Amino acid sequence: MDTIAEKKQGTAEMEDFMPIMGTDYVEIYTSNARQAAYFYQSAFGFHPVAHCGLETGTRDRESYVVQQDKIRLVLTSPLKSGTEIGKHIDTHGDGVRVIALWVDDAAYAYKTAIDRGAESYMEPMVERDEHGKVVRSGIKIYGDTVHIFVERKDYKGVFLPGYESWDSGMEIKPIGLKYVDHMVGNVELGRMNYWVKFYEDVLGFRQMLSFDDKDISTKYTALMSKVMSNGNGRIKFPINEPAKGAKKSQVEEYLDFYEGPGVQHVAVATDNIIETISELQSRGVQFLSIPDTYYDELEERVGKIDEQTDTLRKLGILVDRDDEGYLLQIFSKPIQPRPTMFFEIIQRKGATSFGKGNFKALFEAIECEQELRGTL
Ligand code: TYF
Ligand code: FE
Repeated sequence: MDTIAEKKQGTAEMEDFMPIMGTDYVEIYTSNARQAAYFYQSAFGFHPVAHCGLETGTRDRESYVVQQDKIRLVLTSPLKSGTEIGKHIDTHGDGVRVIALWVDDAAYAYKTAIDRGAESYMEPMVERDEHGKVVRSGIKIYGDTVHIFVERKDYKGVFLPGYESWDSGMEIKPIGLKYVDHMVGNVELGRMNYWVKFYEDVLGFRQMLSFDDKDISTKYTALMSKVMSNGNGRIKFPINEPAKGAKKSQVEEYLDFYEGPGVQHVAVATDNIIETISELQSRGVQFLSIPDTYYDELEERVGKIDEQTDTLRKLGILVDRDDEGYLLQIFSKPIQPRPTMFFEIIQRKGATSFGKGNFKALFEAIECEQELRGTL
């Protein structure tokens, strides 16, 4: 263990032993991928891209791929009982199974990760069709979540071999979503540092930031969080663990309902959060509501910004400032029956942080929801 850590530190400044270009796709296991695909097209403005299922010769599952700029989601349902997908849905409800990482060499990424202590999910596998070749491999992370390494430099198809291009016939109105800014994992009490070390040792990530229960405890909730980032800085994975507050931490609520660790939120970036949120709200997507007093104190806290306070107040958008600039962010309510995964929409105007100045208002809004659910 020590030798791995030392070796890593000795070379960390010189080379990135695990170059990752970005997030390739996020796969959600859901009991009705057809209807989920409709939701992501109609409400979130994703374009239909590809499909696999009975019509394409896949007998055990159906998947729909939707995309908006760099964000690609895969929505997957089982076509029979007893599958790994069905078991995942039975245990966790709808949730993220795969965070796929785009690499140049999936066999190298796999071997490196395994040598450095990762547990295998999928040995390197070559898939081909008339559009070329894709290599994928995978490792396990927290809970039942996995990383799949995707090498697609020799591929020209729409998504992966086995998929056909798919046009739903819907008229899509995109809402300006650009890329995945960060994806947060909730892990059990006492396990945050284990996963921090895992991302350092196995994937060459580094810790950008850390929040403890003093930064982010309200009257009831407490949690700790460390933000991990990869070599090129494009991938950011905060890891949360619950801390003891007066009542049940939102992370504990997640762990109870998801029945284990998993992805808590996917933060997606936009260049115009006011337009994006106006559209999402008009399409019925629900966000946490923020008390009016937050906006009365806003300018005093963050200083001059380009947006009108009243517009932000009407939409419920939060603002925070750091040394480098400011950011605007907003959090959806859970997007499935269990109070587990949600989306964050974020616009960065220079800021590279995560909205620490909003934690209090945000967590009080979450507690309000927990109260309604009777889970506090
Ligand atoms: O990703 C973040 O750190 C922010 C804030 O349970 C946050 O979006 C942190 C923890 C949490 C919800 C949001
Ligand atoms: Fe976030």
